[in-house]
Amino acid sequence: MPKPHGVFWNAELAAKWFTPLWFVMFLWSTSGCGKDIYFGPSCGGRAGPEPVSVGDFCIDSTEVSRAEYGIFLASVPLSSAQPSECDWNDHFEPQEMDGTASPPYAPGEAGLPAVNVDWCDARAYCEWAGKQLCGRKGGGPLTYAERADASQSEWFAACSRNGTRAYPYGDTFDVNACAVRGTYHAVGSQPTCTGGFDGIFDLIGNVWEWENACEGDPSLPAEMSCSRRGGALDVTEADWACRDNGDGVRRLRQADIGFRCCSR
Ligand SMILES: [Ca+2]
Repeated sequence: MPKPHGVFWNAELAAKWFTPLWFVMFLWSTSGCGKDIYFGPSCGGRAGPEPVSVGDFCIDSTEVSRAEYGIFLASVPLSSAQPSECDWNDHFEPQEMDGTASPPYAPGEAGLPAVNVDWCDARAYCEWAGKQLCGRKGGGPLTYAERADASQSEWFAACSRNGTRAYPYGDTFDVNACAVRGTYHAVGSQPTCTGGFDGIFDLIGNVWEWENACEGDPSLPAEMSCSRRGGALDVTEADWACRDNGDGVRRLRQADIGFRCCSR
């Protein structure tokens, strides 16, 4: 049976996601356990990873985890509340591109980054959390040309410590610092992958992160190209740096693309 337009989930599906496991993981994710984070005193937002103040804005300390995304899904968000560029997005459920629904994550995976979410899913999560998908300083979208400009891009400013570092952790590439090879890890769990400011994890590696910067034909918003930052486990570049970027169509869902949010 097709899903009713405007309401992406029914109570049965919501109940599937809002399990005691999600609740426990939500408490864990908001407790700071296992993390060494210095929280900004004035960051906005009401859910998701705890933000870090980096001067004139705040950025989530980690990628959004599967547990955190599950709390969003359990709130039964309405797809009808999206802006026009996301009119085509009729649900927020993580899915493979063939439409296969991702099953509820296994208990051991709740701390891993949320993936198989498209750009509009990420945007909607950040809005629900009282934040914004990272984009232009002061709010709104970036142009592609501004993505490596620390005076414009929130994500790049955070990663490069306001343009003063090539990598979050310094100027010399270290293949072992961040998860750019091997396997995905729980968000915020790799202490060597911090920076450009204290308490921010995995801006390089683990999973790609959607950014509020899209270009293309506005009459085909689902097919517009949108920015993703930071690389993942399968980047081929030997020295993936903060200035580098990738892209994908707005409707793209991949197992190596997640996101984090910014706030003020
Ligand atoms: Ca990342």
